[in-house]
Amino acid sequence: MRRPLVIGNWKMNGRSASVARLLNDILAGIGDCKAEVGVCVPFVYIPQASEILKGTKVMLGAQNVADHNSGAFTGEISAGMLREFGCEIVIVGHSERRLLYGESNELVASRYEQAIQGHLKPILCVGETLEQREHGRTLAVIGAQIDTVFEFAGVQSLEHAVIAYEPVWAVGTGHSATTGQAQEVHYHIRSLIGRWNPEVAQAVQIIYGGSVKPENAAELFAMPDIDGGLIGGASLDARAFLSICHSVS
Ligand code: 3PY
Repeated sequence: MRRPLVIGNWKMNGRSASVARLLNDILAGIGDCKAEVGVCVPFVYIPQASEILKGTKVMLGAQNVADHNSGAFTGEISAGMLREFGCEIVIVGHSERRLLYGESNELVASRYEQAIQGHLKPILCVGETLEQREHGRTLAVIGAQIDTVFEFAGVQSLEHAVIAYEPVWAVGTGHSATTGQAQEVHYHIRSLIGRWNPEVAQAVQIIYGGSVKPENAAELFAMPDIDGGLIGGASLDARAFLSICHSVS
């Protein structure tokens, strides 16, 4: 039985005062939410968020992690550093990293591997562009993204990871995939993993990201292969984020 999971991806938003307000509002409203809940905040606010979330059931995460564990890698933050400040989860391979910063499947896979080795749970984002979808390449693109991770870290690593399906055309655009489109891809991702290891395929949480809102969350989360969501814009509003967290049945 897979536990539902809802993660907020704050992207590059917030200031110290709004970070405190948002986290405290989330804690005040989380109550007996059935989902596991986490927030991935900008690096500089991790120490502050760690203090506020300490001892609560809301997990703290980052939005990226270095592909090495230390050394001359200017601007990078290692898994060990994130652990030291209370992070449990980390997003890797978000489409904004892949598209805007040129992160390849190989770089994403080595970031994922570092997260696993550093005892952080990677949330591996995969997804296709509109052009790839229109050319019928959705499953091939996602297959290559996942296979590269398996080459680096092995399929068994998924026991300590989460996959987020984020169609690029739905990220930050306000246009979510339909429940049918999302469920179809989630089902294929699970089947693809099942070819390597059926037990891992059944156990791994596969969450959906891409313009999830309070209006569409319950319907998406009711699909058999959708185990929750990676929430962009709506995670910056406590009321909307809590409504999404409580949409889990
Ligand atoms: C979005 O919903 O826009 C996201 O990028 C979630 O990560």
